[in-house]
Amino acid sequence: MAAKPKHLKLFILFLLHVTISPKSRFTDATKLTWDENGYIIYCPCMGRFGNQADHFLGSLAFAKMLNRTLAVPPWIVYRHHAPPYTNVHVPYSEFFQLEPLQQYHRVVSLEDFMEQLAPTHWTKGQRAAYCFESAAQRSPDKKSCPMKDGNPFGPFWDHIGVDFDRSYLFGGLSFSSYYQSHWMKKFPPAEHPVLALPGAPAQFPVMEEHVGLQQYVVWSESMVQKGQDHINTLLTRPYVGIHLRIGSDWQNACKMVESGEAGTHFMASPQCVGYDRQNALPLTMTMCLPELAEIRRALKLWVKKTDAKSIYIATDSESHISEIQKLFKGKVKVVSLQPDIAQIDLYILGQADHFIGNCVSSFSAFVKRERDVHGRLSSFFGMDYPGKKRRKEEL
Ligand SMILES: Nc1nc2c(ncn2[C@@H]2O[C@H](COP(=O)(O)OP(=O)(O)OP(=O)(O)O)[C@@H](O)[C@H]2O)c(=O)[nH]1
Ligand SMILES: *[C@@H]1O[C@H](CO)[C@@H](O)[C@H](O)[C@H]1NC(C)=O
Repeated sequence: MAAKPKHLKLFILFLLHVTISPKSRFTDATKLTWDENGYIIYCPCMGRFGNQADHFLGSLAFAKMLNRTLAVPPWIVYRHHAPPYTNVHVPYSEFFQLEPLQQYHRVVSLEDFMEQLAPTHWTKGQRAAYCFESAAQRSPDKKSCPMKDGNPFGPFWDHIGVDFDRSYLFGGLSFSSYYQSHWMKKFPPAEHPVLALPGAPAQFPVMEEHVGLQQYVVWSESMVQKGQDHINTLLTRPYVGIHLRIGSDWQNACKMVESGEAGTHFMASPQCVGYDRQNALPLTMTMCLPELAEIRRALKLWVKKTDAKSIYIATDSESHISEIQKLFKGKVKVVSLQPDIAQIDLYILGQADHFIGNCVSSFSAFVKRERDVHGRLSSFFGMDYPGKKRRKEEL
């Protein structure tokens, strides 16, 4: 058996390899092969988690449309109020599993792409940036993509370890499926193997046709464990989860609803008023910024309807926990964790027996999409039956 020692040697090398390098659990480093149909890489440079998640779904669809592998970027978390006081880049797989995404389309983590593929296939000196002509207008020579200008752009590409050597500009295109053949013709993978973009090739909010891609965004085992631990120790089912988006930045944003500047389609609002502008339901101030009276009203309704034994409050600022406790006179347990990691709130809200969200918030939208995938009911402040006219108007 001459082959045996060789196998043994390979096995030992493999063991060394898995113990030394902190690789993703799903892609064995040695197995990553270059995709001749090319790659898409982008910076999730707009907004915080909810915005980045909306953009992620659209980017996934765009990569599939061009039949390029998507290099899944880390999430950018802004920690400016607490250590380390800078942006933190959290690998996708820390919150979610990479594997389920493969059921929809080919993906690789951006970290693995840089570590294993870039050194031989996307080498220093040949890294091109791709951007809209309009974006290049901001650069001094008006011909370069401003890939690393400002925050979070610079820190992101520095974190990944990328400098750009030249730029390709485009115009008269969008990321929608209408332009598929335009993209293919303009940037064939043989000449343009890696499309590196300053932002997500997607719209905000997520397009209606991409909402269902949420099914491929599956929590990581460690997130499930942490989230489930909290649910088991703090809450009694059935429980109602609510998202209070009421902080000062939000109060400012909602002024645009009050003044009428915003219209019915404002940030994530298509999720509850409907995507079709012509037939969209009105967007009210109560939906954007529910007052305590509305929070009380909606909670009373849904706690009664679901016979809830506890309430979970996720909030960007105040929790109103004592007011809510008083409302139920101690008969319902009221919990607000205010976790350091916002995704813990998202997980717990996703698992609730009923969820009351904020229609305008993309943070709420993440929860709503996930619940829809699993057939769990959701409502919004100011709208108990999403997508439907008020009861009164129906009569
Ligand atoms: N832990 C926690 N954080 C929250 C909550 N609501 C908002 N945040 C924080 O505020 C951020 C809001 O930004 P997004 O996630 O993009 O969602 P959005 O509500 O559409 O807000 P904007 O992007 O500011 O328009 C979140 O990513 C969280 O970091 C909450 O209930 N719990
Ligand atoms: C898409 O890309 C994959 C991987 O490179 C390839 O095997 C497949 O044939 C491509 N499909 C089309 C329709 O070009």
